[in-house]
Amino acid sequence: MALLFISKIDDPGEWLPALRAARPGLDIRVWPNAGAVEEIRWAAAWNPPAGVLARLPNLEAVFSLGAGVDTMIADPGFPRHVPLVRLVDRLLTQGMTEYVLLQVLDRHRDGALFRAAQAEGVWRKQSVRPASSCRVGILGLGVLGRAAGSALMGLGFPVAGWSRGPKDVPGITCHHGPEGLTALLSRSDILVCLLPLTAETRGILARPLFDRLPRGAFLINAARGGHLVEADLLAALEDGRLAGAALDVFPKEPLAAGHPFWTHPRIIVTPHVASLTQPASAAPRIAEGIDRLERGLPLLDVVDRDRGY
Ligand code: NDP
Ligand code: OXD
Repeated sequence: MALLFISKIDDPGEWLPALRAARPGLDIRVWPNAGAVEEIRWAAAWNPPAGVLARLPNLEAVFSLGAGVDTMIADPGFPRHVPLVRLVDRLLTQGMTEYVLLQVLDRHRDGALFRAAQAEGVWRKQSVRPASSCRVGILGLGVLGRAAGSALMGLGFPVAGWSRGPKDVPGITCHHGPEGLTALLSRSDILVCLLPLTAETRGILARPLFDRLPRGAFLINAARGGHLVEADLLAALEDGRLAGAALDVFPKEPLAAGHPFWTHPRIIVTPHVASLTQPASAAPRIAEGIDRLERGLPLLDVVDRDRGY
């Protein structure tokens, strides 16, 4: 009975001690050194190469090392009968809340303007608007969207959110479904994307959506690069429909050298660091999942493969 750790970017040197602390005695193998594959019962994985999971005949569950599972969903070789558990973790949620607050506050408090003034050595004093004048819209009212929205609301920003099904989140105006999107967009001075990447949401951040925002709105995409149509963003920035954007995720990562986003004066680029999984905090969630399987209890946070998240 062993766990296979599969990731090209996560450090087993950090993860293995964290997993062993959370479940002492756990037999952990690190891909590609799986040993006897029939002994692997669980996998802890981030973007495993296509087909790797299909070669594990006794796999009982796959635990994602991150919240987004779009790559694993897209693997046609992912064994359909094996549950995929996404990561829901306190520190991952807190990290995303920090990132969203950082970008919303930077936009609201004119960070770019003051940095430019400093670069010119100019004392550019100007009035400060209250948070209540800056309406934030959040696409995705899941674990991350709700937490970020509640924190913004606590600072006095009027927050609305959009989800697939109806929601009731205290203090947040909730919209849902295709018919609820226009209402959300029309009142969003800052739009934050925290949607999973699915067939329905791919390419959603595009001209038809930008056209429904107030002129001069600001976009924050911390979800997936596949949500954004890059050419439409550049065009919307060019003609002033959007004032700026903060982007943490890109269709191709790392963002290619020479990509126009790197040097665009109104785009903030961060290298997919909005929230990073902390092994010490996340490993106990995986150990808890294994424990539930061992005790015959239902797994929590299982991905609905048909829905795509
Ligand atoms: P959840 O699954 O908890 O929430 C997803 C939300 O999106 C839900 O509210 C869901 O609606 C809504 N949604 C899904 N499809 C649609 C649709 N077609 N129309 C309207 N709403 C829709 O996800 P998390 O909050 O945990 O994570 C969101 C994403 O953030 C991840 O998938 C990942 O891609 C990204 N992420 C990025 C990180 C980074 O560092 N940049 C770090 C971590 C995550 P409903 O509630 O009705 O189901
Ligand atoms: C995640 C991510 O989905 O880091 O957890 O992008």
